[in-house]
Amino acid sequence: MAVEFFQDKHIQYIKSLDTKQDELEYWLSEHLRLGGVYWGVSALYLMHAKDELPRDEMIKFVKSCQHSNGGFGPHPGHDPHLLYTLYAIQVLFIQDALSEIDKDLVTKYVVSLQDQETGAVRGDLTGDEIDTRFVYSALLVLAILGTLDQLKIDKAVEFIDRCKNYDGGYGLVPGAESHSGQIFTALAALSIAERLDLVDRDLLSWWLCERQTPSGGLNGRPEKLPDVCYSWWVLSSLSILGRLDWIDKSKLQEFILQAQDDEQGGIADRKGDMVDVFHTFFGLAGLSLMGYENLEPINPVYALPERLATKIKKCSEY
Ligand code: 3PZ
Ligand code: ZN
Repeated sequence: MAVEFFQDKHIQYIKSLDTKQDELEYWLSEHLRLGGVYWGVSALYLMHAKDELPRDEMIKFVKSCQHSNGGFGPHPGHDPHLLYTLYAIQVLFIQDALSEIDKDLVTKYVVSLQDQETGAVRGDLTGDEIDTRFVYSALLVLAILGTLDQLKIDKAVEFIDRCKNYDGGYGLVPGAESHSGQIFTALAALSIAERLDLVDRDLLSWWLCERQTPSGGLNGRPEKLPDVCYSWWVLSSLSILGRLDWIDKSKLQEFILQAQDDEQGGIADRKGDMVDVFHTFFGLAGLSLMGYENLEPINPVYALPERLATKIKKCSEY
């Protein structure tokens, strides 16, 4: 049974999140706000509707999240962190507004998070949380800013390679079990570093395509429930490996479409659950990777629209 795609409702849903600012149940708590802006504007971009959210206000908000050390927090007054710094840079890049910030200051902040010995990257200056996600975030921020040459890329690659498991996948840290989310960040990081030669392609592609469940949806690990956001973590990984055709696309499309809210718009983690902006974006991103209808193509490495991704300078071009 074919399910309809409610594009106009999704656009209205994302716009409605922005106008609820004065309401008590405001869509995302402050510690998620900058992430929400990135997921929201990216979702609109994929539907050719980026300008449905006010550009100037968005840029002003993003800039108000920046600290004097160059890092960004999720909301004014919250501590800076690498993940929010990535969201900020992605939003400013999407809005073609990177000239409004001091790129060298942001670069210095990101570079200061890398351990010179192990190549690992911390999430912030105060904690000692390290993982593959932060290596990807650091590489991506600097790739967008055009300052990749400031990072110890060989060391970062060494760290990612130490997170590789016997099943071909990658975990959060060396020795941790393979998980689709971490596999995506590891593969995307290796792709930015132009070191995909280190990947066990066949073994990993098998592990990834086995994430498809009888419902058509993809899960993050064996024995787990399928979830729309894994349409992104798993599909982008297969796409980076050139093996997108190893899964059943029409069944996955149906799984994502069934998770739509056909009244208020938006996409949930699975059919019947509450929608949110995170699953709306990753559902659309998955559909885009599969070439669904007239969505903007998305780049599997940068998680940005393909037409913007082509502007990013490659490692070998420095
Ligand atoms: C969700 N975060 O830690 S979170 C996130 N999850 O900030 C945002 N699939 O309770 C929204 N689960 C919804 N809007 C969920 C971002 C998580 C991922 C949770 C989730 C998604 C299943 C349980 C971690 C990139 C960035 C962050 C993550 C992953 C990838 C939550 C729980 C956690 C978080 C936020 C809300 C609703 C939205
Ligand atoms: Zn999810």
